[in-house]
Amino acid sequence: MLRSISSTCLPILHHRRIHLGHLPNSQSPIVSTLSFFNSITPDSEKIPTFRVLDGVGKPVDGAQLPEIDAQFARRLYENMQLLPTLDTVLYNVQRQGKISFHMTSHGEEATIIGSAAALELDDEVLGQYREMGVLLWRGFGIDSVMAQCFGNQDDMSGKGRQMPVHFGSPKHHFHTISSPLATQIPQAAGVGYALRRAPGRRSRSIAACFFGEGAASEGDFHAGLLLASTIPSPTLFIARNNGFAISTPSTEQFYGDGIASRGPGYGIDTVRVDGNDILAVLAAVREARKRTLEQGRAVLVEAMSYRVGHHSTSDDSFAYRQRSEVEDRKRIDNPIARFRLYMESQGWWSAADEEELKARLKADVMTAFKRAESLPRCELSELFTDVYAGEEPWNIKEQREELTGLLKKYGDTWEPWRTELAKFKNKGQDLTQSNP
Ligand SMILES: Cc1ncc(C[n+]2csc(CCOP(=O)(O)OP(=O)(O)O)c2C)c(N)n1
Ligand SMILES: [Mg+2]
Repeated sequence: MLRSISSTCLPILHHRRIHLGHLPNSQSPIVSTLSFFNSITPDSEKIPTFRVLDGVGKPVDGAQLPEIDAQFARRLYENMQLLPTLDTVLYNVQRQGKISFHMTSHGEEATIIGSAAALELDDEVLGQYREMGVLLWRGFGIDSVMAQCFGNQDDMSGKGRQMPVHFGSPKHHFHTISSPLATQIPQAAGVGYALRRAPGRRSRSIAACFFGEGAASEGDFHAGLLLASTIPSPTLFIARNNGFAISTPSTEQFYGDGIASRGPGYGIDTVRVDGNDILAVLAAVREARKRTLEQGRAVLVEAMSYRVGHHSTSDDSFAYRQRSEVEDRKRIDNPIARFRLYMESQGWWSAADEEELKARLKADVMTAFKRAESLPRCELSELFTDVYAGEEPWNIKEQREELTGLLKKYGDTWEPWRTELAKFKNKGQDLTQSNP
């Protein structure tokens, strides 16, 4: 210890402060000036936001655009456009009472598709619920989206047993969405650690965790970041800061400098990016992914956007924000339009391409919707399968027997049950005709 003091005790002029060495268990320089701080930038400014395209798709001065070709750009654009096409149909279908729930991605298309495109297809994704675009980018398919939302027999995510938009697909390395906020954050740190320990995946795959800025108010956010910080793992945290947690605006959610300011508190490399600029998101997440792998440590990306849609079909956002505010944001900064203008400036896109794409996507989505609507649900007995791995436990047996007994007694006679049973493959007979 003496040695370390003698080597550093010479006064060093640093930021107009005299450097008096370090405490034995700290790298913090000792100073004689009392000074509080409330910023992590050297100039006490807010953390900057990385952007490469301006609002009309023009590269900003000095911007380093990520390398993409026309084919890749078209793929990005088609996936961005697919999101609102699907969202609009699913939203209306919910309004018609054909599905129970939906959540749109309006306004966050660049954040979601840009990040998806920066990841490898087998990186493990742990989403919140607004990340259907990641699955679409990975080839999940419109039919699978519809099957999950309708909960029909083709639903590979959960045999129709989850709420709509609670997707999951082992094949697409997409962990099943769960409603309780922020649970995916510490889980992601664990998945990142598992990847680090798996010989075939180490130094090759990362865990990518999406969450809203509202979810970052949960204790699990801090638990997850601390876990990834102290037990290092290739875990990429992507905060979608869309300005709202249902009706609570971000101005009422925290007093600090967004979510990004919290990364350095955990010793985590952090960047804030314009989430409406797909090329900035692509570049930032690509670099973030590279860092998590090279350093084997977590990285935090905060993508700034605006939730244009209502929170979900259970919400009417005009009860807490002006309709004009939303219309203004849509007009001034539309992530899809911004990228289209860039594509046009490169000669990669035309009005004819736009017309063809919109017509094709709409037709594809409508075909998938009609198919999903016509399919029955799984057999009712599937309700009790695959709940746990291994041998079926007593509680599942008990629940199956209870439901079977009730159906035998009332299934034919009580109208609401008769109608419900008719929606299942075999109309529930796999239970009602079974031996006790
Ligand atoms: C633990 C928990 N508390 C509350 C809720 C209810 N809830 C669902 S979504 C949501 C807002 C989340 O906002 P944010 O994380 O910013 O995501 P966004 O909806 O904006 O994408 C709330 C409070 C919940 N699902 N889980
Ligand atoms: Mg939010």
